[in-house]
Amino acid sequence: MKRRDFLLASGSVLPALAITRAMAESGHVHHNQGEPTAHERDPQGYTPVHTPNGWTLPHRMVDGVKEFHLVAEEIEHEFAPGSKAKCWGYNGTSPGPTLEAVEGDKVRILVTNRLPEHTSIHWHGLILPSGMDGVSGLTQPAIQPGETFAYEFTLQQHGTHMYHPHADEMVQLAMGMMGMFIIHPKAGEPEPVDRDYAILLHNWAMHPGTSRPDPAVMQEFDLWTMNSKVFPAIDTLVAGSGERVRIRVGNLSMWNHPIHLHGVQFQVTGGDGGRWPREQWRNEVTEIIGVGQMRDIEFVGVPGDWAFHCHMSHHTMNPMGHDLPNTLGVDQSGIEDEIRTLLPGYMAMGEHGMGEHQDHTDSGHMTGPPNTLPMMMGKGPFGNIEMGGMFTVVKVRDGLAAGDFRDPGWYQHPAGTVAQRISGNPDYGQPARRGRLANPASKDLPVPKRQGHQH
Ligand SMILES: [Cu+2]
Repeated sequence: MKRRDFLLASGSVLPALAITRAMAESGHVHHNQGEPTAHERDPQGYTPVHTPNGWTLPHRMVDGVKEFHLVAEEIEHEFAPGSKAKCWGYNGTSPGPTLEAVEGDKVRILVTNRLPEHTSIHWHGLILPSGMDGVSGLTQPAIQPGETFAYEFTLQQHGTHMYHPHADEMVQLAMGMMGMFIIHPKAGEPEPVDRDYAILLHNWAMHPGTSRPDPAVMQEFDLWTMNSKVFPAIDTLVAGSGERVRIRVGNLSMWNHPIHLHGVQFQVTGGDGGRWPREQWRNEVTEIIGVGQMRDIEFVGVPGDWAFHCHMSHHTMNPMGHDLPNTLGVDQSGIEDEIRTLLPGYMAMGEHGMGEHQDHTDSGHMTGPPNTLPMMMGKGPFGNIEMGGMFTVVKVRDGLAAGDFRDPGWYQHPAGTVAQRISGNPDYGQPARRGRLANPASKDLPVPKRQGHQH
């Protein structure tokens, strides 16, 4: 007996019964022979969302109402090993836990305030009574420290949505208060997904040596995060070859983020207004997620390790000093000695680019102020990845079990499919070239290094 039939026969899971019946009535159940789809596998009638580095808030049923309980509170948050901060979040984490429900559900969301100041929660994108919209002062009194408020409404839509405070908003968002609110369509999905990921984009001003984000900063942030983590601490997104994958991305940062995925043309299948009709889907490789927006992208997994990142290059390389002087091409050997009389251990860098930063960090020469991350941290099978912010890897593998989200390790490339060195001579070949070389003498090139940093 298939699991779905068992659930139907036992009648023990009434919501599943209702949803499955709705699916049947709308003609979406067409896999009765053979393997059930992932969509049918789940007793709730949908593929649960997986929040990398995050979690989904359990609910309880109270008189037919799905009841969730969020607690706004100060938390200790780690962006990546080496950088911890006192942030504000929900139920112990930033982002807060993902809320997940089905179109048509009656929900009650209790919100307890354990912050040192008042708060409220706005249900971003939801259609609801004005008084449940969560704008303190406008639609409700603010929730004072120690108080618990109840929000209650019926979900009239489906799609990717968010929640965040609408009280002292600049401070409370800058401190990390936000979460995703995912509503699955009641009638199932014409093209169900096998894996469903949810990622919230954010930015933080963590000044070197400090332990709380600075809410006053408007543009010059130094931590760019997916689900409040920076690479390489962001979980990899795992999928099986041929599986249909959805990544839901929301943006509550202060910048727009052009989110780029390698290896496939994805389809943008939904936005602030839920899942779009099939005719509106479009193929892209980069999709701008505007501030306050949500976008769903979907693709079929192709084997490999594929970068998934914001395309604003500073947003992929974290604690950049944005006011650094440009030292490209500057011989700093003299000034290094002079500065060392004032700052022992100072190392001049940047003459040949910033890539050597990682080598200095690895060798222990460049330790930042306390509680700061090096600019670029990730290690790959071929060397430094030189990323450190809104960057992670989509790892697609053959033969992964459904629901297995464990990191499968680095991709084993089939023989002959990796770019390789064919010469070490800078004057190799006769490449077409226009214009004049600034530095034609190949002997002036820095000595190539393969692994680590030699002294
Ligand atoms: Cu960005």
